[in-house]
Amino acid sequence: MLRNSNQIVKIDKLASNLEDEEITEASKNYIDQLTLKISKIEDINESELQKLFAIFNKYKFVILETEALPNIQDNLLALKKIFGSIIRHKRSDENGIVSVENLGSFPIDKAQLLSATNQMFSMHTDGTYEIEPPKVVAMQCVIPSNHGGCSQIVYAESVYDYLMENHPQELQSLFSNPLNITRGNQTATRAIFAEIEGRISMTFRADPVVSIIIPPPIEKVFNVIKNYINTSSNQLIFKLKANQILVLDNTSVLHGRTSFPDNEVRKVNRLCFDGISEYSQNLKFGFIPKSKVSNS
Ligand SMILES: O=C(O)CCC(=O)C(=O)O
Ligand SMILES: [Fe+2]
Repeated sequence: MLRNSNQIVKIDKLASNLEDEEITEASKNYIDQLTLKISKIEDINESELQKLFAIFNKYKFVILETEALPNIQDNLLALKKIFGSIIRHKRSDENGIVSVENLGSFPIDKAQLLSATNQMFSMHTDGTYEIEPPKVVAMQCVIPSNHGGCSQIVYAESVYDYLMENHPQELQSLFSNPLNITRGNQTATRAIFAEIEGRISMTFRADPVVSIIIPPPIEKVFNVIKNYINTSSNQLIFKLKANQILVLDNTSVLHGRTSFPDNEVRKVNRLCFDGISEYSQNLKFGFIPKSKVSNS
């Protein structure tokens, strides 16, 4: 797990400004451990499934390396059996898939739709404005960009540990001060951290696409979190290859992506699941903190 070693975190070296070689090197060995070759998701066997669950539960995300199929979406859609019902999005197609690509001069308001631009997408969990955010987010790389367009991951547990060490009082307040997050006509009210049966989950998003009402007691720590997660030294950064699917526990990790040149083609298919499947008992969402927040 990447941890922050500098106490003073300045947003002067955002990941989006780093060279590809620099950003991928630090994360490479780690990422190799959670990459699993499964040629066709539909034909996954019992031993591959067990490996998938072991990686997902330990590392909170997994990269599935699949074979190219005539219809690339088939591998993504086959994850439904494992990760549960598909959660639709305003922009999803008839199968529930959202195409994440730079729509360039397409007449949309770019500030309203980061995933349809080449801009960096700051660290977030998906569906923060939904009453029930997805448990699992899968992102299938169709075409990687040559430069940039890297995936970024930060563990919710790293954020928790960082706050525990540096802002313990404020950490406590993050469980009890709900924020209001709105996007268009969708709105949700929930605290950044929640604990259910000893497992902690996190939801977070802070970018111009959503409007957020932050209760005054957590205003300062909200910015501490924003700063921490968007600092490249606290992130795992890697570039997905075509036919790789990044599957993540949306309650345990935040994700983002670096910007890429406007003239480059990059395409990712995104699909979200509710985590309720015949394999539910094999999937462990959220994290169990090594040290508990004191009640004092
Ligand atoms: O483009 C990517 O790799 C990530 C996009 C993303 O996080 C999203 O669309 O929610
Ligand atoms: Fe996302």
